[in-house]
Amino acid sequence: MRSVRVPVDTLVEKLRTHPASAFEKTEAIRTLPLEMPVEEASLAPYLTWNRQHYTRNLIDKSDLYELLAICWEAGQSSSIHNHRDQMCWMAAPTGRLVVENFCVQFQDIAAGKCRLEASNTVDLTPENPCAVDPREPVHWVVNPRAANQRAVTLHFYSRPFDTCVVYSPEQGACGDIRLHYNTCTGNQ
Ligand code: CSS
Ligand code: FE2
Repeated sequence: MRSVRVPVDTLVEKLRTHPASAFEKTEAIRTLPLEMPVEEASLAPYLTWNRQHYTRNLIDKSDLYELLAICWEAGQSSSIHNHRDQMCWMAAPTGRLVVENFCVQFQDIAAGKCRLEASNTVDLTPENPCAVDPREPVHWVVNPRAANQRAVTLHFYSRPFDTCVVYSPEQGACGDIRLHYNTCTGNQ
């Protein structure tokens, strides 16, 4: 990772120069958080905290993509979920999180039934941004309680989506949920 971090506005300016084709493959956007790691202080306007649930804070949005800052208290995690077949890149300006991927062996969303098997895990840290593999798009993100620190992650979604499927492997159940922003401070 470059040692000099940039304000998030600089990253947004750069993001806006990318053509639609850059958002269709993992590679072009994957390197961006390494080339332009974000200064933690510049994220201050987007950070909100909730003891019950991680918060979703919109930084920038266009037809092509949305950029969110997600705030995780120690011990918070997402559901096991997909991204509605949209591309996703994640970076962690603050914190050390874990992404666990799942292999979907069967799903019938209309019937609310699924069978999932745990696949690999990936560390999501300042040194290691990651992309969701479109071939294995079901995952959850955990800010481990043992890390004992808040975490802030940046999520680049292309294109924007406002619903996703959540899964319970234990119950073999799945279903749609709506996604909401906790704050929309940024451009839309
Ligand atoms: N996809 C989740 C965050 S974990 S990758 C969300 O947007 O709420
Ligand atoms: Fe996600």
